[in-house]
Amino acid sequence: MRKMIFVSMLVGLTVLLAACGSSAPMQESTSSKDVNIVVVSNPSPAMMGDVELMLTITDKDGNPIEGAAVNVAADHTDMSGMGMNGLATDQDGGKYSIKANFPESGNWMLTVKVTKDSLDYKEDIEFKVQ
Ligand SMILES: [Cu+2]
Repeated sequence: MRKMIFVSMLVGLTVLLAACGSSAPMQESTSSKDVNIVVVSNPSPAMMGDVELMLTITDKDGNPIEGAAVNVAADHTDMSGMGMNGLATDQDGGKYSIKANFPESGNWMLTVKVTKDSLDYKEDIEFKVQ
C-alpha cells in the first residue's frame, strides 16, 4: 500500500515537472508519440500457442507510465471473429504483462489501450505469429 502511494506521487510529480518545463501551448490532441509502447514476446518470435506479451509503456519523455489500466486485444488480421482481449498485469516500472494463446499463426493485430486519470490512449501494433 505504501508503495502504491509513493508511485502515484512520483507520477504526479513527473507530470507537473513536464508541464512546467514546457513553454509550448497546451494541445488538446494526443499525438501518437505521447505514449510509447514496446511489445516483446516470450517466446520470440511468437509461436502458435501460449505466448507471454511484455509491454513497456513510457510517456513522451521516456518516463514509465505506472499504475495504468492496460487492455490488450488481439485480432487475427486475416479473419473476423477471432478476437480476444484482457487486462495486462502491472509489473511496476512501466512494464505490463499478459498471457495469450494464439490458435493460429499469421498476422495478428494487437490493440493496446492505456488508461490512467486523464490519459486515454490506444495503439494498434502489428504482431506476427509463426
Ligand atoms: Cu484465424
